[in-house]
Amino acid sequence: MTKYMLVSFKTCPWVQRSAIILREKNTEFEFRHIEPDNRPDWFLAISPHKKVPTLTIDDKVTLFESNAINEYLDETISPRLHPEDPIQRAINRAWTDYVPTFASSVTGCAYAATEADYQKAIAKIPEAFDRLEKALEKQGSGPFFNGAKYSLVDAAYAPFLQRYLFLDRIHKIGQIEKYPRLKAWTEAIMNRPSTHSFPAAEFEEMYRANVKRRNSWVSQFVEPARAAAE
Ligand SMILES: N[C@@H](CCC(=O)N[C@@H](CS)C(=O)NCC(=O)O)C(=O)O
Repeated sequence: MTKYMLVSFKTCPWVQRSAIILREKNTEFEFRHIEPDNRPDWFLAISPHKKVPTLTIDDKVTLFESNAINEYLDETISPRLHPEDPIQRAINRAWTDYVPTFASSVTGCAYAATEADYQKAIAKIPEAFDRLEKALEKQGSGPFFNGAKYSLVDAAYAPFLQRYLFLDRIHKIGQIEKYPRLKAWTEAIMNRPSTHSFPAAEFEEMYRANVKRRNSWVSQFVEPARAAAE
């Protein structure tokens, strides 16, 4: 049996994207969490950009970059998540290529230092949401990006749609309601067990603690964790 080790920072969305694919394929893997501020030498030796995720296969070879990892997993472990049709596959890859732009539009507000910067970041969300809404209209009837069948595109967007919801609960953004297909897609993805590397409430708390620590403008709206308040 092939041995997989996925190296991670607990709240990294790019890691989450690869962990989702391993779970979708019912593949056992060692999930090794390291600290961003204390990356061990063994990790620096296997990660060319010093970033997570990395995926080590049979203690021999290490892959990096979540998209490359996911494409590899899809080529080597069934069930195939990419569509059979080459045109659909190209469309899926094109939308996966849009993830970094989408991600920075959606989570940019978490990093804004001032209210003005926060408002500027929020103003970028409708363009990203509108593009996805139109893509979903073209792709079919849901619940997933390609319709009934879950795909790599679903896994690629899941961590960022989830973070939008987290941010919306920290300080109301109120955008997703305007995009019915995107909203329904987000709900389907959140209900999919593979999305979650940790129990949902625990993970949200970890994310909120990160936002609080970041001391950005929105940090002031993160209420203390219930356990700490009691
Ligand atoms: N394009 C990369 C992005 C990975 C990435 O940015 N990971 C972050 C953690 S969420 C990281 O390792 N940052 C550390 C650094 O930039 O030094 C991928 O898709 O794998």
